Amino acid sequence: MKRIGMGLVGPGFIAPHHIDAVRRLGDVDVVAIAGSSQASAEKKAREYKVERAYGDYQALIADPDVHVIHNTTPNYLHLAVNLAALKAGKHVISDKPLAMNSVEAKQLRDAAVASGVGHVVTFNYRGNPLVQQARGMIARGEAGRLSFVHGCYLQDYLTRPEAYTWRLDPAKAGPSNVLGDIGSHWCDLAEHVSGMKIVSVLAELTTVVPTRYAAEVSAEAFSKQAGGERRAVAITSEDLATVLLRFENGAKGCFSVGQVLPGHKNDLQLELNGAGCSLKWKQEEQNELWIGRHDQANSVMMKDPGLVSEDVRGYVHLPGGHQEGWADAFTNLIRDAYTWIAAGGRADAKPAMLPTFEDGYRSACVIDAILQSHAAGGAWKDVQYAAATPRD
Ligand code: SOE
Repeated sequence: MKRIGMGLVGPGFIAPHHIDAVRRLGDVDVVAIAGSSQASAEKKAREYKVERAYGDYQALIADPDVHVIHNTTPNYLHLAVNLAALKAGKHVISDKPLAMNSVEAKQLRDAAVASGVGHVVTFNYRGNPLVQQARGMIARGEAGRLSFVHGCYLQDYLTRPEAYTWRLDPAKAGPSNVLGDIGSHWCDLAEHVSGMKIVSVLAELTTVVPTRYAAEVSAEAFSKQAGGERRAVAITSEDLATVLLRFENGAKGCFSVGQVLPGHKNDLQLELNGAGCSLKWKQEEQNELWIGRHDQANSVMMKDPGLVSEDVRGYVHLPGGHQEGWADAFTNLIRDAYTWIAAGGRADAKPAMLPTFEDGYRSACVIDAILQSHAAGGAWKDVQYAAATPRD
């Protein structure tokens, strides 16, 4: 069996989950890690039991034993690292958001489409089997015509003013914090599950905590804040956003995202209301799908290979009642990515669930429209999106 070599650039919070997922596939070797210095790369390589360490991502990309690049760097490095990997003919699996804004994201989408290799963005919540169950029910018309798509993505890891990460620094994250970080997940999931594009938005952004006190060493999301000296930092990006949506079929929607909301840990919720039924999925109760009905009792579908539809069964790995979690859904996305890569990344071989640089660009266009709506004092803004030129 031909083995595939993986290399990871940017060993931060999400990196061990990429490595864990890849190692679960059985035919992929984690060949190398590249960090911001040789010393930091070697430290992480020892920690994750990876053989090779590079202090320069270009050297990792040039390694002939590395066929797939996982890019888990901060947002400001996504353009350079993803472009370099594509130009070297390597398949790319990039953390979200794809880039700092829709201009960079379009450049990456266009380069990826022209490259002929696999290109994936880790909108990992698509990997949940009951998300795919809901998507299939809607695609088969079982929910009827959709009129309303709504939800939220709420966290509390930035509640305290002492909490600070690079995601609050526009030079490293881009102009948005919470929308680019987790609003991108929600918007991608809403479009993916509903099968409809968001065409117009009306938004209000808020910076609930306008001054933060950052430790000298920037912490990763959810990590225990470092001790020691702190410096006051004026925050310009949002930590809370409320958004109204219009979809292409005339359906309406709304969502809220925030990271200063005590008690909400990773509380992504998506509900879709159709003429036939309502469907609601909550990430923190990810083994259940609520089905709301008008003319009969509501029900809750449990994650169970015997209950989900045929096309979803491959995303379920344990019997009903054996709970599957965040890492299992993440691995489902990584498994589909390597299925596509094993098929050479050909456009016609991509698994339907798998989010690509096209989806990363779509999400960036929606986020940019949201930022423009707020900047205009709260005016409806259309999502500006340019379709790809098909590869000849
Ligand atoms: C922090 O908000 C974070 O780690 C996001 O960056 C991830 O994309 C999300 O899955 C969990 O929360």
